[in-house]
Amino acid sequence: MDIVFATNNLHKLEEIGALLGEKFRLIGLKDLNIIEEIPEDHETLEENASQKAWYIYKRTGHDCFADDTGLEVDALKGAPGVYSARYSRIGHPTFPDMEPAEGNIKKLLIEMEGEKLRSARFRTVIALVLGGKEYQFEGVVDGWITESSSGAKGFGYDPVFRPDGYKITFAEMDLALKNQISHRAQAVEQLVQKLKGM
Ligand code: ITT
Repeated sequence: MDIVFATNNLHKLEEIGALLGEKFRLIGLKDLNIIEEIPEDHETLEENASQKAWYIYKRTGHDCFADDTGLEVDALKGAPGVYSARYSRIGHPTFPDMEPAEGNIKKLLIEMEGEKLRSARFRTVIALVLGGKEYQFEGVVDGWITESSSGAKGFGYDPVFRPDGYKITFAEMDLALKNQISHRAQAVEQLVQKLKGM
């Protein structure tokens, strides 16, 4: 079965490609010659995931899904949350010369300086548009914001997120291990069940 993944993020494409297995052929936006940024301008992960999936469905007519993910930090009252991608670009301090992920991590570590309560979670919402109907799936992984970056694998906030039950960050894990436990893997498992049932 062919399914389109409405994302501009190649790391997500790799993670979900590894999770879906051989029954599904994952089609990326590049394969469809879609190069523009997909709009995501709402205030919840649910609305953004939905907006991205419908945008590509209407643009291409293909069944498709989208993933919106946020890092929710308790000491920051749930921030950066839905604003995770552009965290270092809102308010102060900002780091215009850095790669977005590097700037985001730097800002997070500054905001968390001296903070003892470092609990956080990654939350992924996947919106699937199938035959003109929408379905949503959620995955959550609880963890801890480390005091400094470690690891070079993964992407985004992975170097500063240590999932509960592990002594290493997501960025120190092989993709196979991250994919056993991650927020995204949990949401994808439900997506696969839905697609298999069709
Ligand atoms: P698309 O919207 O095109 O899918 P994006 O990178 O904009 O790609 P999100 O809005 O969902 O995706 O990402 C929110 C932020 O969270 C962004 O900075 C990501 O790098 C980060 N992020 C998402 N999933 C992550 C993961 O599994 N590990 C670490 N950081 C992640």
